[in-house]
Amino acid sequence: MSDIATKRRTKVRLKPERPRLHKVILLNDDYTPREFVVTVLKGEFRMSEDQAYRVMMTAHRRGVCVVAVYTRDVAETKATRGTEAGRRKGYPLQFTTEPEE
Ligand code: TYC
Repeated sequence: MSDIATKRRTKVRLKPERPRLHKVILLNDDYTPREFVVTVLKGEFRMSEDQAYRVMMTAHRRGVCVVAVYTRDVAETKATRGTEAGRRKGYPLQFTTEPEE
């Protein structure tokens, strides 16, 4: 093997793998008020009123909506916090996570 080929291969192997990203998914339900969903999206996911409203309406119409993608720990923490915010008010609001392909 030539020097050039060796060097090139070494460089490729040293590249760190990117951490797999995880989606946070908002699930629709029949009870949580729309405005409350928007408030949680704004507070936990730093969305504008307009972005939060669109995401909420997509979940409302289609059943689910991908909110954002993060590393696994951040995605799980945000999903838990969003779900807890609903539970504190007695709403069945739910966020889940799923690894990206
Ligand atoms: N479907 C709810 C209602 O009509 C509103 C809602 C939207 C709830 C999105 C959850 O993820 C959700 N009050």
